[in-house]
Amino acid sequence: MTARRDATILHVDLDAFFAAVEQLDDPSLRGRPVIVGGLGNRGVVSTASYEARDFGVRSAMPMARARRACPQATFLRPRMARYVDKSHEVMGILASISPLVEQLSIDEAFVDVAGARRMLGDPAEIAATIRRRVLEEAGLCLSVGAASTKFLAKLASDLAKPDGILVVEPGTEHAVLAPLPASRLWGVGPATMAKLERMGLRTIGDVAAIDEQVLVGALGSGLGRHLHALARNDDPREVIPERDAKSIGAEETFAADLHTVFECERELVRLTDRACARLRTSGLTARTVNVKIRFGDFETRTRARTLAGATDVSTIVFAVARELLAEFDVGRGVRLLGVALSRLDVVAAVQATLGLAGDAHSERRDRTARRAAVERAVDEVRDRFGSLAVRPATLVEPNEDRPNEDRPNEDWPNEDRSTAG
Ligand code: TTP
Ligand code: MG
Repeated sequence: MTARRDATILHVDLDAFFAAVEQLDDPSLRGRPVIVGGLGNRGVVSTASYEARDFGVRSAMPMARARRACPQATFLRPRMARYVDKSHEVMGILASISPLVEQLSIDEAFVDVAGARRMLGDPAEIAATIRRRVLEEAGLCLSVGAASTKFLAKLASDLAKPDGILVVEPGTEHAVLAPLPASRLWGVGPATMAKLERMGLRTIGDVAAIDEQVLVGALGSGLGRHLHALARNDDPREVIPERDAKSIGAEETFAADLHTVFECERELVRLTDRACARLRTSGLTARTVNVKIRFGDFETRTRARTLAGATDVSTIVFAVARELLAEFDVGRGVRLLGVALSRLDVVAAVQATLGLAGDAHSERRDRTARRAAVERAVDEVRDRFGSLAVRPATLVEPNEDRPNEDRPNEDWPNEDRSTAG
């Protein structure tokens, strides 16, 4: 069923991350409710310490409601630069445990420890080592899930929270999964959950036990097969560190499906910006732009186009991504969008920086180089203040470096770099 038997995929997630950093830096806040987020009238909670969660305060809750629920808390604005520093510190510790670390967000990562066992012990021992070292060296608590698949490892770290370890031993996967509500399956939102309930399917065990064809009949082949596989812990995704990636990208699953071109393009700007920022941080350029779309019924399609020359400029990538998006009927409802950059090249990155790339007209090249310089400056600010701080106000439409080659339906370059969970 699954590629590996042992619980050698670890999912590591810091506990109440922003609030924990605030408690670390100000000992008078330890053991007390701390709420971090936007403090204005329309602010929302980024996160709350577990002491504040006892009062029902949660991420994404309006701050006004959090103030009513827990008036005695200390309310703080996020200090992104500090959190980014602490995140790097923790990721550095993980990298010293195993070379196979795939960071998912500012405070979570997958770590493949299959190769570290000889040196460091079984997955439970390695998980304990990670927790001890992160506490001693970075002063932060985290939870670890260990399992044979990414899906189950992530679920396990959630079940272990806060300040815990859950190792799903080989052979016990089904016993752990079966009693959990089907809504824990990645891809099940309220609408799908309602459909499952109408079929009498409440738990993951129910979904695993039903005939796949029945699920496909009710939910469509994409979603039906996907959920049936996950419910049986069939998730072949491997842990892929960024440096080995054949592509760099960003994708997002939306809480509610998008239906208009305008909404999709707005998200596409953000995703393009994120993907290009990663590209530039890695010192790379790309030649191929890939757009991935997953519709409400879970059908997933991709389109790719290759540029005349390599680039790391968001505006150029966005122009192409937008044309690729236009080839889809977004009116069907869009569950997920992704932008990925492939055909990566280090040498081209150096040439682009020096203004040597391609044989483009020199004035045009200057404009491109200037824009690249601006975007690099934005990256620096983003590094210091975190990704929430800088958003491009607009992305001007470029009229250079048009694509010269159409490569429809190329495989998505790196299926593994997906939003798990
Ligand atoms: P999470 O890992 O989801 O939450 P957490 O670390 O605060 O708490 P725990 O993992 O113990 O449940 O997110 C990591 C950080 O990302 C979080 O500290 C603040 C930020 N964040 C937001 O800014 N807005 C959000 O809606 C969420 C969920 C997180
Ligand atoms: Mg966390």
